[in-house]
Amino acid sequence: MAKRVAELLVDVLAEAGVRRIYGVSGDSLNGITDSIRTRKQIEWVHTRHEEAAAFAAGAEAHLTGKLAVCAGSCGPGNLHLINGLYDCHRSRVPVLAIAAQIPSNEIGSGYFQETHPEHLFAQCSHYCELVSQPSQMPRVLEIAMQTAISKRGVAVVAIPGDVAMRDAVDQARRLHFPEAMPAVCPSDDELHILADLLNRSKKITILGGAGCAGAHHELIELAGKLKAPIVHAMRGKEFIEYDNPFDVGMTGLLGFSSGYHAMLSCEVLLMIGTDFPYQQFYPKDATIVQIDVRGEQIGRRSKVDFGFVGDTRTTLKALLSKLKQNEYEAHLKESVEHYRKARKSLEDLATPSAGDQAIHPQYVARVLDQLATDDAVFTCDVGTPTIWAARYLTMNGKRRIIGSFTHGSMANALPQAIGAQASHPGRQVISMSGDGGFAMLMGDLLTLGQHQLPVKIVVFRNDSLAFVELEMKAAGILDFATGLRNPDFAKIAAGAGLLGLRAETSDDVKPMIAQVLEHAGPALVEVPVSRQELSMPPAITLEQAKGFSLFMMRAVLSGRGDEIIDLARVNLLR
Ligand SMILES: Cc1cc2nc3c(=O)[nH]c(=O)nc-3n(C[C@H](O)[C@H](O)[C@H](O)COP(=O)(O)OP(=O)(O)OC[C@H]3O[C@@H](n4cnc5c(N)ncnc54)[C@H](O)[C@@H]3O)c2cc1C
Ligand SMILES: Cc1ncc(C[n+]2csc(CCOP(=O)(O)OP(=O)(O)O)c2C)c(N)n1
Ligand SMILES: [Mg+2]
Repeated sequence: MAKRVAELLVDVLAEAGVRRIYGVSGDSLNGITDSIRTRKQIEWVHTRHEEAAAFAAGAEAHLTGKLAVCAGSCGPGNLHLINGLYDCHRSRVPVLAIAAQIPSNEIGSGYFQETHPEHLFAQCSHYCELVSQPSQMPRVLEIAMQTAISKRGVAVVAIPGDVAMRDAVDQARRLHFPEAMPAVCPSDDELHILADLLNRSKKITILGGAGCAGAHHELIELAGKLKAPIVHAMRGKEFIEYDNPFDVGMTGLLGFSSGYHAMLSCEVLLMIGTDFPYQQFYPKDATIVQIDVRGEQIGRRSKVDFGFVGDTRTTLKALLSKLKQNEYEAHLKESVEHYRKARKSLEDLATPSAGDQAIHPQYVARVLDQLATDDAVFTCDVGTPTIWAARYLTMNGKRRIIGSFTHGSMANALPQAIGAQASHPGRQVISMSGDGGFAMLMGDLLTLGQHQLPVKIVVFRNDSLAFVELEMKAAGILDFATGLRNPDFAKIAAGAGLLGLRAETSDDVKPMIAQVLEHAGPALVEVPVSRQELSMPPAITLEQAKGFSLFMMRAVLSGRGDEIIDLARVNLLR
């Protein structure tokens, strides 16, 4: 008997190693979910919102580097995927979305639930095509998969429910090869130019990012030869920060003053595998060199004097033998010392509060860092949880951090934790959730019970959209539209079948986080934390405040305000 198109689709995915599909069912998807039902290799992970399904698939792809899949039914069903898919696409993780479509003979009639996925998903995918007849399968599916994998990002296959139910006509596969892993390297001439420049320079700073994954050894050797401090961009944290004597922290508004200064005080800035987006933080006078595997990334964020196309590991391996040992040590020493001080000052803020005073969120993050397992996966919501994750989580080469760092969408942490846990059942997965972000996709708390996913959730409850309040302050605007009247999250968690705890004082933080982490099933602890933890400079005058937002873009939130004052003097009183 001939296979149906839906069965062929599921078989091709299974053969390619796909083990689960995240989504919400619906009639146009029935052929596909029915085929999943009859096949053992692929699990249907039933989320409560398609956006959560897309975020979950993205987290799986981030952790495995392999294709992950989500699906939505026609019209509103797949429309709900969109924000999560934007996140996956912009984070360059390979995700295939199956967007079911209305009956093929109704397309163009304004039919019930009609949308045009080819248009809707165009901006958040490398490839988006409609399967309008069985003979297109499995070719369209295979092109979509290959595109998502090789271009790193999203591919969408839109398929009407009736086409999925028809007999497949061409069942031959095309992809009979393992994933291509090319070694991309600048030419010999280019390597000589680069080596020559570096050999002539004394004060070199490296800015590394996510593109340094898999090249830790080479990066450290490079920094040793160049005597260069290494600053990292947020997405590079998990790959760069650990076992790194050259580490001087992150730059950017949420970074460390040491990262900021190491970038501004160098003669040569060597950018490697990073797309750090904030132009204001790049040095104006230094010579800037950028290495990226994608040529189109070079020069996007700052003027670049030398651009090289290559993957980090191959390029550094080829470069290292051409480099002389830099004997100038002062730049590195000063930067590392600055980092030590900045680190110490941030550690001082991560302390328990006395009695029933508001709990510092830094302390919560610090305790979480101390108690989490060696190979924990952390997800952090956009908002202040991103700050606490950036500053207080210690990486070790095994731990991972996932956020919505490029797309910057709220409510990412819980659904990303779902994907991380579903794909890595043995690992501890911790969602650092904001109270705003958590409530936004709270329905997917139920997915933890439904699939018995033992995710641990820490809700940073500040009864506000605190990050936005911070932005308002920085812009000199009064807080408005940011207060949250919150429910008892611990009770909501308990109602959903989780262990639900609520800390009252700093004394509760450690034992409760420990209890949650040790609990066998899913668990949540809400911690009421102070609302405005990052103090602004106290001595800013009205006159100075006019330039405050401009200046803030150049400054680093040290957490105390003192660092900002220094920069404010420099920038505002000039
Ligand atoms: C609320 C909020 C605040 C934030 N504040 C900060 C902040 O203060 N500081 C900060 O750093 N970030 C911050 N971010 C994150 C920021 O928006 C960026 O996402 C992040 O800085 C980018 O990190 P990246 O350059 O490592 O990664 P990406 O943007 O992913 O760039 C990676 C680059 O590496 C290249 N690449 C990939 N693979 C390879 C390879 N094998 N070889 C060579 N090149 C390769 C890619 O082509 C790409 O150009 C914040 C995010 C949020 C949500
Ligand atoms: C979907 C979406 N809506 C709005 C925003 C703008 N925004 C950025 S951070 C933030 C506040 C997040 O609040 P919460 O989750 O409570 O974290 P907090 O900063 O309070 O710790 C908002 C509204 C966004 N990034 N994404
Ligand atoms: Mg909040």
